[in-house]
Amino acid sequence: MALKDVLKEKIDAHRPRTTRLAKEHGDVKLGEVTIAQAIGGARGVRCLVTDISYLDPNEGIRFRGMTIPEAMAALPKPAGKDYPYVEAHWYLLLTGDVPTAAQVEEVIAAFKANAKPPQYVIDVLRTMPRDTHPMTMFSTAILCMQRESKFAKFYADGFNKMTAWEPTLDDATELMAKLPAIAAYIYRLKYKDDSPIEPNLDLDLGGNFAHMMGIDPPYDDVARMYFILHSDHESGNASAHTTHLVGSTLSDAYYALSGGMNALAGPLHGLANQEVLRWIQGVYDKMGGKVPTKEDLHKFLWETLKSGQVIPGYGHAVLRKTDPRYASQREYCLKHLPNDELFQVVSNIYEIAPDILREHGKAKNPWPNVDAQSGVIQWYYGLKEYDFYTVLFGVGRALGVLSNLVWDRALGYALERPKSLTTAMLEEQAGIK
Ligand code: AMX
Repeated sequence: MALKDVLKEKIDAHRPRTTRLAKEHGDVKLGEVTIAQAIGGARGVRCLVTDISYLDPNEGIRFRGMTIPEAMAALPKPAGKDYPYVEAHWYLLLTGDVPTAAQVEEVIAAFKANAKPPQYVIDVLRTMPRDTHPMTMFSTAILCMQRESKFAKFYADGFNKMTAWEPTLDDATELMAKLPAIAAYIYRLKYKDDSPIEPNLDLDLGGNFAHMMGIDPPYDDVARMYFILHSDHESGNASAHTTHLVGSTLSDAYYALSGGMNALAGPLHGLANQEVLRWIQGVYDKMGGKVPTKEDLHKFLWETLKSGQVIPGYGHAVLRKTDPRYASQREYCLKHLPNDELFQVVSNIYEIAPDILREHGKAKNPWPNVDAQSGVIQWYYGLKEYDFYTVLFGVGRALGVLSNLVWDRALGYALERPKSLTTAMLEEQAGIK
């Protein structure tokens, strides 16, 4: 059965569950909201719904119920490769099913048919000043393709709530197909003197991305691993939530994803992976180029904290243990680059940072998140332009937020509109005279 038909069946089966919950059990309380939560970024407020992934504070992310190792083991892989097809993961996120080989082929074909970005995207990127941040270029490229939106045409031609997910799926597929080429072009434009590499459509998404970046295998497996690991982290993180919020106005996937990428570009979110490398380079500079010892790192970590900065790559809003996405990348490093100098530095930080953060006493989670490790692998394969790292995160994150957007439209999730209060109202509620 074709992906769209599988999805239709799943959506038809799911809709009555959502309708019943809202209509018959709408009064059931999911929790209370405190003043601390209203001021503190709605941390922990239970008011979003997604079935695509769930983040357990102690266990980490599950994609459609599967842990990272389970998903990596279950999803089909290209012949001779260690990591699954990104296309297979897309299928899993959308449908909840591990695809068969034929089902993966269907996604591969759909991505290939839509892989080439329109020439005007290349032209727009070329006219931007070369020192523009690659995330600005990435978000601009996505936004300027909005004229392609099938959903926007569908809305203009007469909106139908029951079928709105179909043009959303078309938009999501077309976007997902083009993002690797757009990202690779931004890289070649900015750092390789505008020397694009033509796609090789005999390759899968991960393989073709590595090829367009101009980096040899096993970087193709790194791309597959990286995109899958970064794909989804339930709904409340800033990039996922922004995409969902923008989409809730019935603006299309192009507007919504561009918004989500702008959220990802913040240093407390996706930009942290560039910050980790920048911070480590700062240690090297301070040491006059010498590899820092554990003692040097100890000193530098405390200096960072005492100057009021955060340790990039550590802490998390929900997680309360080492991020399994960190662990997964560490495992890759132990296999492929155990003696790499930068990996050793990052490992040394891992040995001392949690104790220092505990002693510092602020961060609720002293353990590393996904970003503490990801730059090391990119650096090792020659991708040293670390301000590009968030774009890689963005290609991966698009898998999750676009899958969510399809389901948002399928289940008719409403326009988001939480209520705000004034400070005086909070004071009154708190009994402050
Ligand atoms: N270093 C130093 N202080 C930290 C810290 C860290 N790594 N993580 C948290 N803290 C501090 C916070 O700044 C906050 O201080 P404040 O009370 O003075 O404002 C206090 O600890 C409590 O914060 P928290 O509840 O533990 O975290 P949070 O939910 O507010 O924020 C996060 C989560 C990730 C933004 C934060 O841990 C952080 O800034 N980490 C460093 C940046 C980073 O790695 N971001 C990437 C996150 C993953 C991703 O999205 N890519």
